[in-house]
Amino acid sequence: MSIDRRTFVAGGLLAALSARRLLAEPAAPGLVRAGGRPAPPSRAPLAGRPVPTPAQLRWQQDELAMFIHFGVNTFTDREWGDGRESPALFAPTALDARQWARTARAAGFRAMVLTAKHHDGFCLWPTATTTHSVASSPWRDGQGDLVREFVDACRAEGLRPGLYLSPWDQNHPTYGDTPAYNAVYQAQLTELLTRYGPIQEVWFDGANGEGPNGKRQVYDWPATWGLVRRLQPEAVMFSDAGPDIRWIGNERGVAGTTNWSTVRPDIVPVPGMTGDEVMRSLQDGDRDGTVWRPGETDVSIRPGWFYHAAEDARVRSADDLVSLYFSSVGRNSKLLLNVPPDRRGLLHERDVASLLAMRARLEARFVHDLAAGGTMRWRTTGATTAVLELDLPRPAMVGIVDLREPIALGQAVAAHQLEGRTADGRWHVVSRGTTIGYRRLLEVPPMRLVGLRVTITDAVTRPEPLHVGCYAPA
Ligand code: FUL
Repeated sequence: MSIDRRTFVAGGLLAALSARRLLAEPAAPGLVRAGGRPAPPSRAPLAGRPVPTPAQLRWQQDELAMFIHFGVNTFTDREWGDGRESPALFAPTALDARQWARTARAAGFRAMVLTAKHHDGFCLWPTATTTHSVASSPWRDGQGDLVREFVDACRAEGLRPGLYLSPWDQNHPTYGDTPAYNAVYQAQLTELLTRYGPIQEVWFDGANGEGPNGKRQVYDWPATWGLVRRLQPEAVMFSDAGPDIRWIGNERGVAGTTNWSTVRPDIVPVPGMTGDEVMRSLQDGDRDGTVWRPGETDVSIRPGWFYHAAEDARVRSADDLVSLYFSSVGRNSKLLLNVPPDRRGLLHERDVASLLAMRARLEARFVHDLAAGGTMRWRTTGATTAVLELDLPRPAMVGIVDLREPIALGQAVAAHQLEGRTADGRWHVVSRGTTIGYRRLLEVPPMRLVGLRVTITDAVTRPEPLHVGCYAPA
């Protein structure tokens, strides 16, 4: 009589127990059907460890957000304006925010973030705080509101909208007169966060150059963060220093292979700090972190953040975008991919083609989970160690393994080893790594396997059952 591991385990010692009950019993082997969502929580959040808020969790699960850099720089061919640009320059000929949103959605993005104001101070909405805005431009005869069109387009396509308001403003006459400009900045934020409905992400950088009067501004971050929290309690705030989402520490699209979603807030207390320890904490997070602050990986599909016709031939290829996905989403981060509209106000055909091809490649890679229908056994082996064994439903060539912790309960795993079992019964170590978090995508040497084993050799607290998926080599 043939008997597979699933029948054996379920039919033997543990027959009386349901899978759910097994999961609640940390000392006993857990039996979970593979290929589904992460196992249901077996107990209260990991004792004393930070956990995500519902808004942080949703932000992470979105995986892909599109960054939109658009403004006077699009028309001057610059990356950083100096605030002396005439609003008359802002004249997109065919602007269609729905085209941005449709493309984003078709390419698998779930959110978009727009530069409502960049360092040049030009506001993409008609603000009461300055005349340096779309209201003084020829676009829509000065009646336009690009933040409105952007937010409406996001909603129409089911994407969550986010806004970037640069604190550095080289146009506003008050910049450098600290209390006066801080009041202007807060008034701008208030307009953005009260006129346009729910905003998912408010994006801040730490750029802090000179103003038109040659003076430096001292930003009031606690007041800024407090205002956002009050006006949009469901929004997450991004900056080097969070408070909800941290910068990943580079603009190359690469998260740390070790990437904790927890940080020690004393290491990066405000945006714009430099130093080795700051960069390390941004990149890797902190194992002993006391605050949940996952990393966001922002990178551009082109060399620049703004559109430059001269870069049309330098748009990242679909393969390049897929590899960014692996080095960000696949390392417990989120990818904020910048796709800058051109002077028409449209995403360029080349960018659109790369994005759609990326989507097709990702779908092809992840369409068939070879672990689906297999059998998993989860066994805690010590206070901070555990083993997960998976029998594939049938032998298969495996090239990608997808590990996930149930992060609603926190992040626990600090070191793990992955082995594959071949038909002759032998185990082969195929990868060794550190953190897992929301999602860890591992490209392993292609091998025909009948099973997989994940050994958790170190964790900051008792690890929870992982989700494991596996896929054919690329
Ligand atoms: C930085 C800015 O200086 C760049 O121009 C760009 O907007 C990038 C996303 O953030 O702080």
